[in-house]
Amino acid sequence: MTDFRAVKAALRHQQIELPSWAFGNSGTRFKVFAQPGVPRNPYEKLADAAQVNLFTGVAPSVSLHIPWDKVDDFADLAKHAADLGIRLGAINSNVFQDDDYKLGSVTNPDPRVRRKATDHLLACIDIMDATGSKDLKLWFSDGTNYPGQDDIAARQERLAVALAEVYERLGDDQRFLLEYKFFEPSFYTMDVPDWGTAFMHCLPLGPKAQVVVDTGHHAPGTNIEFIVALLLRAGKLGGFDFNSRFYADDDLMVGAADPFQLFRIMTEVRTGGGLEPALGVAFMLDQCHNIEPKIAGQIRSVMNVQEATAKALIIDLDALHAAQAAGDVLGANAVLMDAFNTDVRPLLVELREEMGLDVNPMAAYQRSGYFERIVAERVGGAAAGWGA
Ligand code: PSV
Ligand code: MN
Repeated sequence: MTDFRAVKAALRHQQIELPSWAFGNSGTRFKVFAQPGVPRNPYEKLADAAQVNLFTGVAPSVSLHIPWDKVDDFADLAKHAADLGIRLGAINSNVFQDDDYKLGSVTNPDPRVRRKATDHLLACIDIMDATGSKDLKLWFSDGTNYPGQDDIAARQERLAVALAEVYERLGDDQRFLLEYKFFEPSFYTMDVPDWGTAFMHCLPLGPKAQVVVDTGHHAPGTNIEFIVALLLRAGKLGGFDFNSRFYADDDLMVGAADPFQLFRIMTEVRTGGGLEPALGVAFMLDQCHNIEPKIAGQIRSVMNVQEATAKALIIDLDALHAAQAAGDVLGANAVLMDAFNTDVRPLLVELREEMGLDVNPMAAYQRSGYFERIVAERVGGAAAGWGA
């Protein structure tokens, strides 16, 4: 029997972190379509993110990307966040947008470039100290395009050296989350292409090194929930970068392309204990809203994660385990599908009423007039953007 009070309690505790870059202009290499009212600086990005939290009630933190979100005074930015009722979350390092990094950052054959890249990662931890952020997200575009271009094993060694230095610098309550991606921008080898490579690098370093699963970073057909189950079992699932993909790293709204996959992932998270706040699994979004409005796009994404989580939480685990133990293949599958096919929106309406929220976050945001206000106010200045 499903305990709906427990389901709602778990949903209240799940916090979904928003990416600052989702509020800036973004696009493809073909065209960035500018949108009206887009933030001009990190302070305005936080103001927009606070709206998402205001209406959903479960998105109280924002990931920053450095140097995109570089400000003179990070403590002041953290105070601004607090004034808006939110906080600064993970710090994302960026060692992929400098000419020096053409042949790699921490795995570059040139020791000068490796030093520069590692120094950036250490500087990100300085920022974490100022913002109170607990997580450093590491993603490396490093890799090669051609067989023979560089020594694959030597690059792994350089990576291990850099990660060890970063690990050493972490404070007691800080950790790094190592992100993998199977291709792009490197096409022959990526230095961290998959969860196994990330796991291998994290394992010897210790508990403050964990893996982050970006749902868009796998080959088509990859069973992501299997990876999630394994990482959770090993205590190495640091968190998610949620987004949807149809083809490659599309960065579309989470749950838009394949809500069933998102449900399967959240099912493994639930059964593996990953919804317990103590486990520290970070539920982050890593998305771009190229053609849809950005704040509304984030609200939709948060609601999609919530719906998938709710469906995972209403699975009748007693019935599932009984069917599994009895070898009842169809019965076990039916328990899962019953949960997936349940309309959880009435449950979420109840939850929002109990949380003092409008039952329809999207409609409430659209009624609020915030969008019209920023369009009128944010005139002049340079709009923020992915890569800006
Ligand atoms: C790389 O594709 C990535 O997923 C990393 O998380 C970056 O920090 C982010 O995208 C930038 O959008
Ligand atoms: Mn990512």
